[in-house]
Amino acid sequence: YDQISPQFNVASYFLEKNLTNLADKTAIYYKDQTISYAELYANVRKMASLLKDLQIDWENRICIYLPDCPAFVYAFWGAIWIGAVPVAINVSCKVSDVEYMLTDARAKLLITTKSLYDGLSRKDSPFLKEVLLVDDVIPLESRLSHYVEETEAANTSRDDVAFWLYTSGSTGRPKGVIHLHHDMVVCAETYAKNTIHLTEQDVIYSVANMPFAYGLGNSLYFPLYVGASVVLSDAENVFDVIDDIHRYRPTVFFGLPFIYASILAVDDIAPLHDDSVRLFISAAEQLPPTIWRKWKERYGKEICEGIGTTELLHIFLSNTPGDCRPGSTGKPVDGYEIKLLDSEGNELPPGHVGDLVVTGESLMQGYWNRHRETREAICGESMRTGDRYYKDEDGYYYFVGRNDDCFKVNGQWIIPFEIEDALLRYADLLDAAVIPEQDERGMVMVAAYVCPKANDGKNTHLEQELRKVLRSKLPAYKVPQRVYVIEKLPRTSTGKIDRKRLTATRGK
Ligand code: 3SK
Repeated sequence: YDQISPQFNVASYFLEKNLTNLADKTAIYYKDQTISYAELYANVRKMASLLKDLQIDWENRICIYLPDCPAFVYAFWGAIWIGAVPVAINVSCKVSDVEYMLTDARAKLLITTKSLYDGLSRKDSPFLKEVLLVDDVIPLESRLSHYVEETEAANTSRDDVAFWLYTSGSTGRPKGVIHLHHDMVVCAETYAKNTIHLTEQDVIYSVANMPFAYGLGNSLYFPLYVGASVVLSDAENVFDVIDDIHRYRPTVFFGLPFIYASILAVDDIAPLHDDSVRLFISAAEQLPPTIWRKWKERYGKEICEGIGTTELLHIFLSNTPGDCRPGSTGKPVDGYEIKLLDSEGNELPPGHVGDLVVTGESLMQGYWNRHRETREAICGESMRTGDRYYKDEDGYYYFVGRNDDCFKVNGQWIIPFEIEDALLRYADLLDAAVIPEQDERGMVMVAAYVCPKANDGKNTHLEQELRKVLRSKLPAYKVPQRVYVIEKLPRTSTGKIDRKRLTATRGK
């Protein structure tokens, strides 16, 4: 942090970092297009002029509600270039949440596509002055060609607000997470460069899209930091992802646990011929060790798991490529301090489960307009993540559960992740989730929601079979008393299991 100069604009920093050496190199692959570092630089500065022309000024917020595409990148950096604040909105968010975010952020400008705009029912935020529609029919590039490049980036400071992302917790409305100009530099240096060693030779592919903090690093600022190329994809399912890997031949693949499980599950009909990827990464949710082992067996490569949060912007706990431990989230990324605390705030020794508390320079400034939640999350320079972990004698961390996911049955703690992994391991399912359920007497039971690989009519006795297998593998109190067979688990816009919506999926 001290090495970042006080007068600092993060857009000009990232865009100019490798410009002289790599002007003609491809920065972005998108469909059939390639965009060089020099073209990217020019388009961002034209976008800055366009935004000024729309009366956007320092500190105005601009909602970018777009799928991953070059226009997203121009708008994001163009806004920061002029001192404005881009607010990225995930296209897979519920429409009611998108409408909430537009109003909550008091955005002056919305940049989106015609079809996404048409999908909004309330378009009348009192602060919204302009809507800029961009898509394949109205390409942003043709508008930009009428603008000259802004020369000077706004003279912001390293502690100015740079951008917001929205995070949806387990309850309530999404919260706007405020990040400063220096935060992206911290993550790019500590994780992208020093932990997973991205280089100029890499072609990066991310399943998570850019409005998700994980995807923002993977696709937007990590590639620029090291001079790599990125593939921006509109993949909608696992088959598209496999096609993309065959077509673009990425060297680094940022995935999610569910994508790894899905690629393994469709192997017989759409096999992945992987000889380009040197590094597979997983985050956003715990990777079941069973999936890790099946992947290693099938492809001979490790998956390097880490964990981050939107509030800390990217990954702060990670395995090291070439030395990954299945089932562990690894060790603290150099530059972050991690503690496990008991309920009184005392630090716990190895082997004891506690609350994961993280300190690092990429920590958010706070949640927008949420004074109480900000205070609850941030204590001094640290953040309580809400995750429960223990560490072993070698310093490796192991996830036990989210504070709000673990529950007790007959006084004994149930850790859903442990039962979910056992289901995947012994029953060869595509996906599984465990939550508490009350029986007729109000007693808490373990309920499992399971997704078979194929719904081919062979699942009639699945419930009995699963319970029988698990009885021989787990203590009786951990064996699910109820098993629901469903087609797919509900997931949030960032790919995490949406446990609140599980009960509503029964019978589907
Ligand atoms: O959820 C995660 O593990 C994550 C990883 C990187 C960046 C952001 C997040 C939320």
